[in-house]
Amino acid sequence: MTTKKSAALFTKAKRFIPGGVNSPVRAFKSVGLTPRFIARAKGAYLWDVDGNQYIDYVGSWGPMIAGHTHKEIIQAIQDSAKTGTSFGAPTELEVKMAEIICKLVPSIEMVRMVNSGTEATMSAIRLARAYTGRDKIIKFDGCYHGHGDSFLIKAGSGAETLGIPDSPGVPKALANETLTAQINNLDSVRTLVSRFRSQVSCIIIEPVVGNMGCIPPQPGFLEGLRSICDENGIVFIIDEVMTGFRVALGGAQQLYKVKADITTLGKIIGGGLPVGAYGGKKEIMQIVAPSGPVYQAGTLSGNPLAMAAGYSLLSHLSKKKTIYTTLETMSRMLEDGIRENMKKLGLGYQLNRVGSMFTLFFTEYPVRDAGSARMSDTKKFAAYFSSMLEQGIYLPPSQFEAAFISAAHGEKEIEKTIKANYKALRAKVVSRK
Ligand code: HOZ
Repeated sequence: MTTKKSAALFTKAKRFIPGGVNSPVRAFKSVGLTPRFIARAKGAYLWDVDGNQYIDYVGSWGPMIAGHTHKEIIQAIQDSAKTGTSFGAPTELEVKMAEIICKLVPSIEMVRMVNSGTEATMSAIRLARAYTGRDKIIKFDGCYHGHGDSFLIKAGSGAETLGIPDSPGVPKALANETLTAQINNLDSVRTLVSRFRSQVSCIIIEPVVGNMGCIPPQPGFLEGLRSICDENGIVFIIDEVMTGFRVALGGAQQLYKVKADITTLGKIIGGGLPVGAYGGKKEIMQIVAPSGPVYQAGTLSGNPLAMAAGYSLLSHLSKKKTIYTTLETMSRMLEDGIRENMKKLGLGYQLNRVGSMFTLFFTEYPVRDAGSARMSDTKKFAAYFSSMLEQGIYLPPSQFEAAFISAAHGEKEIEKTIKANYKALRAKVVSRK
């Protein structure tokens, strides 16, 4: 596989862009390789600038649930572009978008569109702080909620990949307002809540962690958080930037039968265009400006192109509900194949999966929280990643990111991936105990 053009572009990119990329994990730093510069995509496939073809398991980190360059979505974007790309004024599409989100996620009674998941989570905690009159927030070790100052503490994802526990530049005073609990450990939350009684405004969580690799919630954990919030007047924020419309049409809240006070959304609701949203109980959302005093604004919020793409994708998902059973069938086939490979090779690595999100962790111990995820052998992961890439399988370039399957992945793609997985796992460096 030649990668000359990608390598040349990376060298040039590093002159003008910090680290040569616009988002750290893309740099392939933790896997010690040169990132592939992508030229185009279709369905389950990506092609790089050197003409190499890959089966894509990144899917733009989630939004490509229907596959790349989906006909209906592209048409919606093209039609919308002809009528104008930004007005800085309200449009009918924003109303339709808000309506469909409220319909599909019942805990959302009102919603505000923003431009990214980071904006959504930053706005959501400001709102929770204003609503409760309290300053502290509780997040979980390994959960990533975008790069807002309050969240860059034990933040998983890129920070974990690069081994940066907390980012410089976050004011100490603000960092002190962020308390960190352990995922799947209600006692760690109770301890913080009782210690900082009446100071905690919200608990924010990725209901299925995607940014530490895929870590599902243990039975009763999300329900337990809901009860702690109810008992202590704490706002429960469920960050569904990755899980929303992904693990079920109604997101993780539908799958685990739990309701948020505020939900944050991103990625998928833009159908591949930059977007985010936060929404929840009317009583809380009504204090957002201009109906209330909590300020938050944006010229490109509710951008017509992003609304057109997102509305088209959400309509497609709600019309074609079988998409989730197809995703489950394909994801299970992949899971079974990888487990079978590990059995044949006598390997006991951990495969975590929730619907079409999954991670193969290079550790023999169950991965239930950030601590156990960190037990993974990242060198083995890097060797595995490299072998898969060479065989045309494009996985997230980090042990601490979830992989995604799209509705465009069929038996042919899954079978090829299982074969490549066997070859990669059999390689000396990956299989060595
Ligand atoms: N860490 C981000 C997803 N969890 C990566 C985003 C990107 O590089 O595009």
